[in-house]
Amino acid sequence: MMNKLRIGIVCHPSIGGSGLVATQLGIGLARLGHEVHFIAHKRPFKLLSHHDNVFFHQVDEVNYPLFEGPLHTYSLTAKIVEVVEQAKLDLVHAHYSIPHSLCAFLASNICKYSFPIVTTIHGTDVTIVGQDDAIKRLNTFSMNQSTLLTTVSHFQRQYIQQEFEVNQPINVVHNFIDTDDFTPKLVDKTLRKTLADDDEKILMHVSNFRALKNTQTVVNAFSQLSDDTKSKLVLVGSGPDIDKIRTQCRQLNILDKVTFTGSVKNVERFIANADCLIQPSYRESFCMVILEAMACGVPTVSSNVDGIPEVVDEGTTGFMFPPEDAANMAMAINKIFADNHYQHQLGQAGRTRAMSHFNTEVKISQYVDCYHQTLAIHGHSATAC
Ligand code: GMT
Repeated sequence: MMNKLRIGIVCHPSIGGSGLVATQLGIGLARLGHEVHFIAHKRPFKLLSHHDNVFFHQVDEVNYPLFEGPLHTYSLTAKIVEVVEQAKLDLVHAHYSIPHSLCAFLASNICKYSFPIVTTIHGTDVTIVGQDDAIKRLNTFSMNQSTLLTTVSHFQRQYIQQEFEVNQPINVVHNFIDTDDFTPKLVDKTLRKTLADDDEKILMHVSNFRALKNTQTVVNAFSQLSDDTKSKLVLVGSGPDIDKIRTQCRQLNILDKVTFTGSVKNVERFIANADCLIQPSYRESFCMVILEAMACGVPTVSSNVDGIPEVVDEGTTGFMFPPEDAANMAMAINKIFADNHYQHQLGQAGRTRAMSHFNTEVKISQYVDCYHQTLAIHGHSATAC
């Protein structure tokens, strides 16, 4: 009989790929009968309803006038210690190394018993934030102290091996998607009518509107679309660049063709109504939004950076170009918008690829294998619940 594990998952709860993957993983593990304890400073944005075997432990911030800000790493470490001891966790899985991996390491040294740590590197924790010299040292230390390391694409593994002095193997487990939640069945005429007229196509971009998402190229590509097909641009999400993008749309005189939805929690309802998704990011270890669009049967036009070529099947599910190549992106979108049958064919191929290559059950079982390896390395044998 399979050993049921008690697993702690530490993740960033705000809207973002790493928190989404951590939550999908935790829910999937709980469905298999494992006991899953989420530890975060608020409830992860996708952990909306009750699930059997899933527990949430809120990190209480420590505030005192003497301190400039909340002692987040202290309070997170303290909460990990408390949950590991009370729930008798077998292991802790840190999603996004900063600061989770180091906090888990500290907790493991403070706890009454040491426990193994799995760290999953998601992307910006090593490419952007992790590039600061001081943080890079902490990152390298906590990666090397983890019992087992994983990351979300082959690109990302190579990047870590080149940039960091990591002295242990890195397992690649691609991200995955629940194709029951992200499905073409979510096409909703009423919602669609709020975004475009019946004779218009919808070009959609979903992001946190940070510089690396390169949203100005989304607007440039949209403004270069041919007039042969009427279309609207729908920008889903919010973030620091949103006002700049609004200004760009005003200057290009296309503001009346652009909808800004703001932040949404049920992004799948929007994506399923798109005719094409555009993601021209400068960096992307994987790009969950592209996978979400594929699962919803929506063709994608994107940049060709980092891990994206591991997600997209060029010419079959979507098209990739250098990040600022708005002209070629516009040509690819024109081609998709001009032919309903072709659009459907690309979308169907995307859904098939999402189901076969990024299958939830397969990826969760890869993580379970990682956990058993971790326990073996740590010299533990998992205690049955
Ligand atoms: O891209 C972001 O701004 C969010 C970031 C995160 O940590 O949530 O996403 C990273 O992790 C996702 C899940 O593994 C990946 O799909 C994204 O590609 C990755 N972002 C980058 O590498 C820029």
